[in-house]
Amino acid sequence: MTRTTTTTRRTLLTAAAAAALALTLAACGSDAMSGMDHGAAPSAAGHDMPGMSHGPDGMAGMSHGPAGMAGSSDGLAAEQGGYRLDGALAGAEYRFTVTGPDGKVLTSYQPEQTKEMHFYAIRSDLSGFQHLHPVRSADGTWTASLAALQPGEWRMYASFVPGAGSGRGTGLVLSRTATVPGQATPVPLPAAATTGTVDGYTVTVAGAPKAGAAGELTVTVSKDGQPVTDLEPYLETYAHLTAFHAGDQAFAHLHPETPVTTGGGGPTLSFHAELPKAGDWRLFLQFQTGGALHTAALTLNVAA
Ligand SMILES: [Cu+2]
Repeated sequence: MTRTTTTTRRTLLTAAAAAALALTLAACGSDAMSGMDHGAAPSAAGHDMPGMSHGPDGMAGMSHGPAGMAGSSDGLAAEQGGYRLDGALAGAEYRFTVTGPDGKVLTSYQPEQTKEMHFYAIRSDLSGFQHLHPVRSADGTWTASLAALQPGEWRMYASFVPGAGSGRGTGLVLSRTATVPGQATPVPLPAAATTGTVDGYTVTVAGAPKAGAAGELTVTVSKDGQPVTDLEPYLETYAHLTAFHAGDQAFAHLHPETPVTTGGGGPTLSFHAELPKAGDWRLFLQFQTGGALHTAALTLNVAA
């Protein structure tokens, strides 16, 4: 990554914007900001967006988040097992690399759920969720073309299985923070609830997972009070469930236990839940019907 005078100046400006933002957030406290969309982005937004546009900004705005605790599997570390994530936001485009234990940019990946790379973005208040599949160039640089990002402090997660190096075959989630300049408008976390709605669908979650313990979560999808039974496979499952921890943005991917069979899925799906921390988690359930992807969100409280 070549640093020019321009990018250096931009980086300084970004740092200044981040400082201003921190003050803004502190001043706003928990005042309710009503009417703000929270969580689920429009279903089509940011997912499998074809093509990519290269902004003129280069690799400005690079931000190195806290490295997290050694050995953690909460997705908060930028480096784990010898693999390191580096990235920078340019407009709504996040460009990143993974460096392997040999010090070289990783170019070999094992597909998981049909994709070499699963990428997530979420703002520090757990709003603005995006899940997409970046494009990799021959030199190993990934480009994630995100939908528009609201100003604020974001965290970008790369979830992948290395195809080379000492960690070959072992799934990793690495992340870094990135600042989107501008005045951030905090979105309060919705209260814990057993249901969430999207596009006319209602998802209901049952189960009471305890922090750090394996458990099961059951999700039921309904529409107009009727069970939904025409779920289509999406990434080889009937639903994709990710969760982010309020406060520190720890990440969890809940693996489906319900196999994909012929015919439609639903209305009930089971997930293996292992949420490492107590407190509120924002859950994002993605499922597909009629060729359209839907993203429902709800807040789940996990007991200690
Ligand atoms: Cu994915």
